[in-house]
Amino acid sequence: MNFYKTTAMAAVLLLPAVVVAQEPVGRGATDVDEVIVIGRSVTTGLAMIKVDREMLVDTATVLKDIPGANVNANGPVTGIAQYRGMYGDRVSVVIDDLGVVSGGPNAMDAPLSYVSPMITEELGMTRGIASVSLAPESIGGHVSTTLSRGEFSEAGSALSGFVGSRFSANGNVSTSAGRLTMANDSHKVSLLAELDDSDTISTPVGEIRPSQLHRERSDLSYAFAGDKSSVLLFAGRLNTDDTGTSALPMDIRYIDTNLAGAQATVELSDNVTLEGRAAWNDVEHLMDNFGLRAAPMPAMFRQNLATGTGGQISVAAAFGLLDSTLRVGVDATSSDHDATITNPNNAMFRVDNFVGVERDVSSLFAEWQRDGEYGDLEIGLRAKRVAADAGAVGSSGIMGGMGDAVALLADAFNAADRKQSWNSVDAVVKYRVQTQSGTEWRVELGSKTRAPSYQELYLWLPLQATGGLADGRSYIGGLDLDEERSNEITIGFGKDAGRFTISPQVFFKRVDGYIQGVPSTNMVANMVSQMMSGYPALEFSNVDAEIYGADLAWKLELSEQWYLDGIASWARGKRRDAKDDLYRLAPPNASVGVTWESDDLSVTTELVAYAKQDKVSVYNNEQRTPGYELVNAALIWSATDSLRVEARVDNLLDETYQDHTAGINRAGGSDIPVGERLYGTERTLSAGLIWSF
Ligand SMILES: [Cu+2]
Repeated sequence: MNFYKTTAMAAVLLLPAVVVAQEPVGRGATDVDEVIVIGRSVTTGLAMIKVDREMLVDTATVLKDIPGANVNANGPVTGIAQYRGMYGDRVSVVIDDLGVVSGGPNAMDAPLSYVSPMITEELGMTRGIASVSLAPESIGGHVSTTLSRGEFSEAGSALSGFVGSRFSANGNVSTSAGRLTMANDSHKVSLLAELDDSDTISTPVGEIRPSQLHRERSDLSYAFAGDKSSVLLFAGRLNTDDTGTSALPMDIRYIDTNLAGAQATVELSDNVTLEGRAAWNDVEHLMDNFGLRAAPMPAMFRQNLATGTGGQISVAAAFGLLDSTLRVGVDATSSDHDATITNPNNAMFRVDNFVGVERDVSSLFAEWQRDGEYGDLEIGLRAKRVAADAGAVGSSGIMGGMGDAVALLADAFNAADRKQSWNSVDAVVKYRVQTQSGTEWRVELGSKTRAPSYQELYLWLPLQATGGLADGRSYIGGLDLDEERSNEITIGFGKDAGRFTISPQVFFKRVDGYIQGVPSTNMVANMVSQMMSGYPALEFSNVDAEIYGADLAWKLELSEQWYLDGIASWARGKRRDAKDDLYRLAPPNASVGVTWESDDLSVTTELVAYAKQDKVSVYNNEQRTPGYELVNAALIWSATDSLRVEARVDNLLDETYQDHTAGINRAGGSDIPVGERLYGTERTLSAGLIWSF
């Protein structure tokens, strides 16, 4: 078995190299370096996936098909984006260019949970360093998504849309969605809705309990497109109910979010365009440790009611200069968070998890871009101020010495200076040049910062509310945290040699002040943590780290109908100030697909291989994970112009495997023991029908 594993892994990793060696250089070179496969494309600058073409429940899953990207899944719809060794708040995620405020202190409503897959047109991941204009905070990368709100109708007023449903036999997973668009050439009204539902998911070693999900998402929008201006207004809702998150200490009972936003662009003159954006959302979220999973003793019942509210306003202008473009803009985001833990069996029990927490970011940027004869150059600067504050905390109903210790921690927190701010400047320089032979070279330099998250600052009592780290350890915040700064270089090329296309990149990031947990020296916190979880507390602190690696996408066209394609990703993260590896990095992985494609039918089989992850962090007892290989197959048939039939088999060989980034089971009463890494799904058949009009 080991021999086959090694051989398969080697084949997956080396195949592109073999192909390169055989390809004559320079033949049929064009100035396009794009790797395009069904619904996907990868260039040196951007990886793009048409999400509505993929059969999935959690949009974050498509990140696994993007070189360098992966997902930390704490449950069926809680995928946290990971890119080149960074994840969580470090990776910026926008929906229609606007950020969203997560309500859950453990990222149960991570930003990508707001883009249900059947109503999401595209997900784009900036390869390499994100331009400063894309987002105010983007130290680890940038993911951009758009909802599919239909097209304007050039041929007069028209009604268009789709209805579709997909079903998966493992866990009776169903996703159903529809869109209705009324449009003419300048006005458009679109109504979108998706319903996702499932029972318990099975793996080759048994059921993951709880793993059911129920999510409803809707969006109503109006858009205007004129000669010199455009407008988009939208309002939407997300309602998630009773959804398991086995890798976390509690499950989702509900997440109710209202969202609204507006965008406008005006062309003031031939050379000046103005853009304005505003967004707001409001989340109410309840989670507990007894409703969906095996309940503890009545005295240990816990539920956490969390709210998050916030918004974003930005204004930017683009000036067309002689042979370049200058963009300048200002941006302000604001978010408020509260969370209170209670026990329904004990009216006395209450712990203020977060009280009156505010985190505001204001920034301004300038970005200059020139497309020249000797290459394209981009230089961007963003000056940023992050301000955070939190209210006084307390607790009640905790007995004995434990109650005294918790009161001590609360008193210390309340007496401390909780109002903090950080000022910094981010800088990005990108250069790309096209050589005679059609190779596009790209060099990017970046220096970017991230101020601490509110959890990293204001977790005053050792708890596992850590933005979804899911390491089973209790953390306390650090009120004197510095921001972290990543100095990064990315070098890569894109080569299009006729039938063969490839776009590899290497990167190196030196991160000063990298924020992660270290063993706490607070004896009271350690005592409380020891009594609650069996381990002493970890305290968010600034350490020094480095992350480096490489990733690539490639495609080889064998004939009109046949092609091979694949991606490979590798990221290595370690501390510089101590001998330890960074937590929860996806292991080296690669995939190879074989596709047969005609006008109305495409059939793909892919081999996905993950190496073992033995570069694990000691500070929080991260477990190693063995490697594995999976075979998947998919079919898309356009039966008529308006009817699409889809079928898919995941894990065709019914392999027993554990995804390193999936987390450790925390839920009692599951077929997977508490403390054991969650297993991947067993062989799963899915089918779907989509009718568009
Ligand atoms: Cu939650």
